[in-house]
Amino acid sequence: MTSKLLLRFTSYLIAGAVSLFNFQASESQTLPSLKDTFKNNFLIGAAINTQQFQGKDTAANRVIAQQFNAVTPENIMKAEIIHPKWDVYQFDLADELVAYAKKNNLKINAHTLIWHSQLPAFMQHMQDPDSVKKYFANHINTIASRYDGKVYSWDVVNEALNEDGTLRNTIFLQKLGGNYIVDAFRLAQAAAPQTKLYYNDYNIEQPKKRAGAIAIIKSIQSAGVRIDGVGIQGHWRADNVPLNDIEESIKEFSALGIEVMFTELDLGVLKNPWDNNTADVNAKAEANANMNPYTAGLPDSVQKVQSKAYEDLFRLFLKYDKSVSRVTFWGVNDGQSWLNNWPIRGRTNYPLLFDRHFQPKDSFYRVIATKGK
Ligand code: 9MR
Repeated sequence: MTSKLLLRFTSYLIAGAVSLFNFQASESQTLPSLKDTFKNNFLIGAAINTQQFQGKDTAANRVIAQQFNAVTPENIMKAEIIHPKWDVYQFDLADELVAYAKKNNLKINAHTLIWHSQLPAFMQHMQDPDSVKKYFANHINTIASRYDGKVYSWDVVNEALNEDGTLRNTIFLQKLGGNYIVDAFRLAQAAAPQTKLYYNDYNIEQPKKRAGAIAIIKSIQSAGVRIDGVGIQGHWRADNVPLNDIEESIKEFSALGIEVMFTELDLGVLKNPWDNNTADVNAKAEANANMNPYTAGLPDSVQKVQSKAYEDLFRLFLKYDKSVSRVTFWGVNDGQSWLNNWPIRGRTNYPLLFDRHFQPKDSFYRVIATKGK
């Protein structure tokens, strides 16, 4: 090849690369954003992980800045991480989260003060009720006061209910008695007067569990203690979203004079082991392959089911946008979702609006389009 030809070939390559870059840049500029699309309706959030708020996941960071105006820390404000020993608190990560949110104009929903899961080892088997009481008060006072004015809201109590609407038998119920939820809100109200206070749980759109949540909210209100909202988590299956129960719940919860939020939304597309109950051990191998059928990609037919489910949900959220104040997805993209590892480890699930390469899925466009209809 002569040097002239080589030069021409090289400039060809450079021009190609530049136009590819421009194409990608203009594509991302024209991509609509969830936060702007719904700015007059509700906040749009995502659960984020440490890599993300440390700015180390550049693709995710671009999507977060472009699409969301609220974040929830997926794990780092849970008790076992932020309060690992009786008198040891680790605030570094939460402080980094606060700085990241400030820089990117994101409201933080802090998650979570009182939860039976992911408790620090030192208190999991605490026998003495007085010690549990002290732990409980110290934990809420210390953390809620430190972040008052820095986070927008707290999930004060998380997942305190059984499916039948009775109180879950946690260490808090056992050692502190049934009034512990009211006490948690009372302590949080004193420690964090500028922070909104929420009760958060899954399946509380279901009638029995919903009745339990309503009883909790009323008991807080009738004690004269502040509760600002309720979070319906929203871990549903794409082919089985309980729209009627969700609509009823929005009506009943908002009638209590509090905000309603969808706080951990994802619509998984994989079956769960309990869907096909079989006691036949020989069915196991086959069942395992059946349980993870989309490793090579999501078939169009399944994508369509999910797009429709997301569209129906957002239409409902818009219908009640006076009552619904935030919709948060539990993760930024499909690859980072907890549903790839639960209830079976190592599966390939597709529950969110962005795919593994951070590209918007059909579900994303269908959600955006609900505003036009
Ligand atoms: O997504 C979280 C996952 O990374 C953790 O391993 C798990 C531990 O319990 O918690 C997940 O988040 C949960 C949230 O804190 C509360 N509601 C259910 C969420 C999914 O399990």
